[in-house]
Amino acid sequence: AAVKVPRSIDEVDNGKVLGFSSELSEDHPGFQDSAYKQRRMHICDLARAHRIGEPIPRIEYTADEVVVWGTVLQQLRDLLPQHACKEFLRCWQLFDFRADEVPQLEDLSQVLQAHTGFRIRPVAGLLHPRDFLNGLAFKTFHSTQYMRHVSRPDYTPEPDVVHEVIGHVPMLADPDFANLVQLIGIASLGADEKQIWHLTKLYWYSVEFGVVREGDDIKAFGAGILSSFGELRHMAAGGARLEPLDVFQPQPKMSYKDGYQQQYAVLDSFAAGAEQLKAYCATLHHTIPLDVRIAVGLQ
Ligand code: H2B
Ligand code: FE
Repeated sequence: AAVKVPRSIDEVDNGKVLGFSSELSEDHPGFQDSAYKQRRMHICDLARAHRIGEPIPRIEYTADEVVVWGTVLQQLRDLLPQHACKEFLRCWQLFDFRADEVPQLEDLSQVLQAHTGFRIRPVAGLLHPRDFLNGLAFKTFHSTQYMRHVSRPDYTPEPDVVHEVIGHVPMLADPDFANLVQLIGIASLGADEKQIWHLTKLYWYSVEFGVVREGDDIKAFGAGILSSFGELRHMAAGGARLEPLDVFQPQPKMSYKDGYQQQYAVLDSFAAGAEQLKAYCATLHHTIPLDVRIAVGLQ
């Protein structure tokens, strides 16, 4: 069957959520906590009901949830100045995060729109890869809004609001990075299953676990590194192999659960990464309809 190419963000479905969302698996830290599951269900229902153009509902986070956020924020504050890339540190200042208040997606979305045109759309959990990637083409970042479980502030098996807000949001305020991310999204429009899988891995090895050269140093820009105390220390200690990112090559298998990453992809700059992605887009044989090309600003 022909792949449907969305013509605007309204045609990207935010409802196909994989795993977790309602039923947590046995090894999830919140598996035995029925109050936690109910809380998540409530926040997930809000995400499902959200419509493009409406403000994102504000969540009144509980005292436990605020403690989790504050704990992670305090821990990371000690490591980020030394190990995050300069773009992250510059954009971080736009947000003024406080340990006693979980940021609201609506406020973050406003800041992003002013700086790069990216917007946030709430989603109930791990979104289907095609829809997630298609959203990026329309400068839309699908973000979860629920909090990881209070028993494990340092760990989440899935995206949660801490990961999105610390790992992804500041980077999306940088124009070169935002452009790179949008290009991954554009490559996904009309892509076949094999290409979607390739792009999922490219996303993983850049947006989630990418590092960038700054002189003789290696700094983190991947959200999976920036939002994890353990992963940041792992990177700083040289715990993973560094391989230059080559978007044309098959990428290694992704590992989600077995500890820290064994490999990070290295970029020389976000602009250089974007050039590679443009070249990759040009090799894709699917055709993106003219009105969609115009809508996403593709020449
Ligand atoms: N969904 C959500 N909510 N957040 C993500 O970071 C995410 C996703 N990443 N769906 C996607 C899949 C990624 O793993 C690739 C593009 O499939
Ligand atoms: Fe992520």
